[in-house]
Amino acid sequence: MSTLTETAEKIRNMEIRGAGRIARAAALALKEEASSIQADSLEEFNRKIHDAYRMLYLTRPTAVSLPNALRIVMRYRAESVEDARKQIIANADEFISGSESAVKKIGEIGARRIKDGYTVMTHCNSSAAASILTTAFRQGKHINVIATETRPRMQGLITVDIMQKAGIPTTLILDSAVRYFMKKVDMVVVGADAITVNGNLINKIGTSQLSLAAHEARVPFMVAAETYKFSPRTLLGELVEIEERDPVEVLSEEKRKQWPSLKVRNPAFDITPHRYIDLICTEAGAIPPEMAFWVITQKLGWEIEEPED
Ligand code: RI2
Repeated sequence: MSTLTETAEKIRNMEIRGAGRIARAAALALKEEASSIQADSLEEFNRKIHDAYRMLYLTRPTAVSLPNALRIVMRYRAESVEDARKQIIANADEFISGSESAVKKIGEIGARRIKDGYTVMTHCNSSAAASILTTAFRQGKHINVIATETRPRMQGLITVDIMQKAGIPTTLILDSAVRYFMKKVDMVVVGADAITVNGNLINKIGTSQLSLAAHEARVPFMVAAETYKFSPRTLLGELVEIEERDPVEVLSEEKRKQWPSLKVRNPAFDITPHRYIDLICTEAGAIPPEMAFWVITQKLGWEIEEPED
């Protein structure tokens, strides 16, 4: 299996997961593909690299970091195959290192909002959110983290592992226990798979429930998101597609055979309205959700035209 098909498969089956990691892995796969493509003409090269782009693009539909990363890497104007190769490799390297430093920068910016003694609730596993928590802790703030399990794939355990390795006091709770514990929480911090032009957040299923509970309890709700998590296509009026994964993640085949008419639904993400979000920490600064339009047009440099798939 080539690195390209292997990466595409790993993104599809979530061996590679987390919106930022998916984006970096896809950029790397495109770079490796560009380095190894055999082509007699620029046209042939363009066709082959576009096929690779399509394969990666179609792996998972929701996290906008994936198409954003791919389009950034594909921004080349070349006169020859070698020139095209070089530009794609440079674009991918720049994206990957920019993405890594963005996660670090978000950690520094977000940590300023975390006070000594805070209890912070988080959901699923987000590198950007984890960066805020570990940075605050390294600064000497005595924080406690409450991590949700995040059914069905239990990514909360990845968060628990990161927190425990960092030495941060951590409590694991059921997803359904969010409201029960919210009164002990000082801030909620979550990651993002996509942010729409009107500032709504698309993140792991259950995030919107957290936001409701936080809103009711007057607990600030902060999102950690690199600027490439903002969705340019929403500027064109499109909605973000919510991935619905295999029901087997929720209930085993065996159990489902017992109740043949039972319907099992497994949406992987939900939408948190912007009015429940206090702040979005990006590498370009901590902004209100209402500034999503600025990020898309100014920071991502997106022009209002139909981007090609
Ligand atoms: P970072 C994940 O999706 C979670 O929803 C998480 O909040 C988001 O990506 C962002 O993660 P999934 O790939 O980029 O587990 O901050 O479905 O790591």
